[in-house]
Amino acid sequence: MREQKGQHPQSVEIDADDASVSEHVRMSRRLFLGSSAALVGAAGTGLGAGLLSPSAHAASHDGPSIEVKPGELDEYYGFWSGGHSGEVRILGLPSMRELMRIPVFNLDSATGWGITNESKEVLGHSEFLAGDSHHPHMSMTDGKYDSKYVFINDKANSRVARIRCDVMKTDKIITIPNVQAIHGLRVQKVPYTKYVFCNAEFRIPHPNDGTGLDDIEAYYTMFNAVDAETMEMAFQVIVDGNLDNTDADYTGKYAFSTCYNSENAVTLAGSIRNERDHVVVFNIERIEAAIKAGDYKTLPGADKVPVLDGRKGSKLTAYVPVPKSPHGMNTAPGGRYAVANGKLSPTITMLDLHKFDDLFAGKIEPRDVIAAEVELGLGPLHTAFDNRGYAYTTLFIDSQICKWDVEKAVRAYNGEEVDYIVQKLDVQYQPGHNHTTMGETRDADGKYLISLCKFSKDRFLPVGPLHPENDQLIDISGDEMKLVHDGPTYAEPHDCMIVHRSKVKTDKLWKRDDPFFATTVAQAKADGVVLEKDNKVIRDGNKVRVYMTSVAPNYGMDSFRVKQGDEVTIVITNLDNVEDVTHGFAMVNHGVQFEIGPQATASATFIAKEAGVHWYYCTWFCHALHMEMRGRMLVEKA
Ligand code: K7E
Ligand code: CUA
Repeated sequence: MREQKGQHPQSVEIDADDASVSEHVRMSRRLFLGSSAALVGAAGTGLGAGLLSPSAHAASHDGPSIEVKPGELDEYYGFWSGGHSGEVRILGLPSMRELMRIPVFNLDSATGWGITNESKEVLGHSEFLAGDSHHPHMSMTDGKYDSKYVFINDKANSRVARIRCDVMKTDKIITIPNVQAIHGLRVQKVPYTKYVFCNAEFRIPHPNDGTGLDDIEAYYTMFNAVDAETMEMAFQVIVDGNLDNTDADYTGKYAFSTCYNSENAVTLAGSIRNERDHVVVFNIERIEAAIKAGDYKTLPGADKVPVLDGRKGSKLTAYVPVPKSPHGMNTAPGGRYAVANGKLSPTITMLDLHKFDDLFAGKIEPRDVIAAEVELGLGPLHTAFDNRGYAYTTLFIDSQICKWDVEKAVRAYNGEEVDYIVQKLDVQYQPGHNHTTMGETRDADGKYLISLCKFSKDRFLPVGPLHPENDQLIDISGDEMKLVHDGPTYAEPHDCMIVHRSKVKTDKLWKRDDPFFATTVAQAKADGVVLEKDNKVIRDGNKVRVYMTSVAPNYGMDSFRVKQGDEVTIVITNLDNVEDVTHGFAMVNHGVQFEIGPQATASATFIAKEAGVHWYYCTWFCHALHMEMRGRMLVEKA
């Protein structure tokens, strides 16, 4: 067995006096390695270990300064998924400071996400659905970030959300019909993001009406395209196997997804039997032509969504066999190659995207598009790229990032004696996704790499059985990768993307005609209320709408009356047009709390159950008299 980098406790600085603690740490590491190694069986690779440069072994802190001094601004925006916390976070890089959280598939007390009527309209469900967000990706024009939207999947409830980058709020959410577990998500890069591509992972019976569990023949899953502007379904393509991750090319013609369980099994043992699974290539032009020609069907409950058959033998897809259970799918910024990361195989498969036209023309066989099979180490999950021809792959089991030379890997595959592995860097520990600055676009700049490590173990002060994850910042601008920062994060950044600050333009104030609160504005208009000046209570049967302005440190009304049992809607318009003066509204003992940004209107509805006086108050610190910004609701006995 080759030497396992990363698991051995070379860098552990546990209190030397406490032998039991350090022994415990060593034990748990060995146990962890044992179980993950068992998962891949005897899969082994002899490559790489001898090529390590000595300085790559330990975390090095002599790289360029990453210090962002107080008052200085970061160079990059990082968009982090929040995994099963359901949110998206914005970090500044290289400081790794958390700048903002964007609630998406979660409830958020601070902003009222999931509480306000405006957010409920976006969420579209009356009940709260706990989300699991994995893959945030920004819209592009000509293969470069255009700062319009960030899209993110919810694996737990088969949804896709869109975040508007001008205000950094979620503005649309769609539930993908007739599938389960939207996982891999990426955008069409060229000529612009017309489609958001998203994989449904789990195969389900069709129809899924409760009539059968065991008719495996009736199971399938689908590749999905959402129209990025309307956020409605564009099309769905039936495939063989379970879909995992996806990416698109730099011509706009193709998207491709890793696919495990080519066995079409429903159990773990069944789904890892085959030595090879596949990458499914989707021919977007042919799919669009088939839709135009009416060559599709529809499924119950979604009669406007074209469903095309892309199973083996279809002209719309190609199945490229690759080693066992591939996971990450990453297109290199040069546009020629994409890699499928092995996961259960140490092999990474490089696809030559320039051969896809010939593949679909029937001139070559699927395996002919393989440019190289690259052996880097154990558990390759995801790969990122710089602008100098290097790739960086996370090795989950080895707890390393492997830097390798893309062209040399191709030459080695063609029989030349070249070493393509440049460096292996230990990370702490067990990395999943990684991402380079601008690395999924034509603007890849090769400055920083993030390694999203699933385990942090001994890297931070202990905080109980639940540990933070460790998002590590690595300087890749020089010849060697250098670890420059450990960043603890809460569950669970699966993925991130890093955008240069010059690309992002956000608003400082809301616009009064913003569509985010258009429904509330329309209701006010119907009530004859001018939101920018009126403070009024409108009764409509047992529905009461309370319209208030707010200007620091006052609400437009310091009291109002309703009757017990009324359905009360509070509508607040923040008239302050000063950057950073956000008000809040909390109705004590009613579970109602939300943010009203400068020049925004926000509202929430609740039932006035208890008779009596109930105070409301401002929650966002807005003024020296913020504490005094409050009022009373009298609920009169029914
Ligand atoms: Cu590798 Cu959901 Cu992209 Cu997790 S996925 S790591
Ligand atoms: Cu308004 Cu605090």
